[in-house]
Amino acid sequence: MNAVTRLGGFALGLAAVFGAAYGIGRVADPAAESRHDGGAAHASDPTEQGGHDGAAGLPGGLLVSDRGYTLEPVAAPAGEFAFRVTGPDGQPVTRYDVAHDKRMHLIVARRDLSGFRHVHPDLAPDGTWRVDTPLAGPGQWRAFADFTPTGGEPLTLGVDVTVPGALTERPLPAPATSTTVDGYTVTLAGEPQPGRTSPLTLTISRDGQPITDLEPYLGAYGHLVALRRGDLAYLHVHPEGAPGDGRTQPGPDVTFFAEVPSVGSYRLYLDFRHGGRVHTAEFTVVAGTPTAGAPTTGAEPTPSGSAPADHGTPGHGHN
Ligand SMILES: [Cu+2]
Repeated sequence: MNAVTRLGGFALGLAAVFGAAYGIGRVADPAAESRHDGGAAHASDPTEQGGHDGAAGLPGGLLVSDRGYTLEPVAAPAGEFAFRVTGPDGQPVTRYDVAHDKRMHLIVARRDLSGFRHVHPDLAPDGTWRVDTPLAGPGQWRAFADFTPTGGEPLTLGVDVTVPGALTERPLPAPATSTTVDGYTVTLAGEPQPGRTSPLTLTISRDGQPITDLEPYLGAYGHLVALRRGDLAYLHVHPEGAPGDGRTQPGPDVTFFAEVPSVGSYRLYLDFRHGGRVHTAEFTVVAGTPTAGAPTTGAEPTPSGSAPADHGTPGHGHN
């Protein structure tokens, strides 16, 4: 199944299942672009919320170059991260549509899924985006640019960035349904199901009291990004309902409809705003087939062992 699943009622555009595991070095190769522009159906409604699928039904963020657009980090002074996006004509893109209040959403995480940040760079007239670096320490980072070039489709491009220094790999925290951040307790109800849309409800409280006055952040009461362990496939989902729509309450529950592309472990990052600050709650979840022979014990599959081989092979190879 490599067609994009349209979820009209929920206005999501997540990619469907794909059957090929991607190696890091491979997706970092801009030349890979030409092998993946098969013109697959794409949920291209620019008003649609949701993650932006890569070419050929891939989840977002796996490609550094897609549909003629290429993400290019550029040299920057210490303390700054800078990049640009070149377009089909090879020139830096300078015109972007606003989506969720911003023309560019930059998400970073280390390859071990720690260090998640979601920031909004500033655009210079020459097409260079600059931001105080969100890369908080040494390691191998993945940077995702989530944007819509004016006249083009929404895209999420990803690139590896190395920050030199001694790296201490952080083990992925065990799956849990409750976490704390900045004094808030966030609980998670629901389990992601590979290839199927399922609700995830996050409930926010503090000192035992439900939070009922969440503040809109980028046009929503919450933003949820999911990264898949092993290749950091990127899913950006948005809650059902929006502030001011007359039916969506400002907490304590924020419900998302998400579809993960495969079995495996995912790290969820919930951004919510309260007390004038944005907080990020993180969860590890395991999407699996809870049947005999496919235990989901919480033990982490190795990247090579997590290929979704039993989920069928879509009709395109990657050789
Ligand atoms: Cu953003």
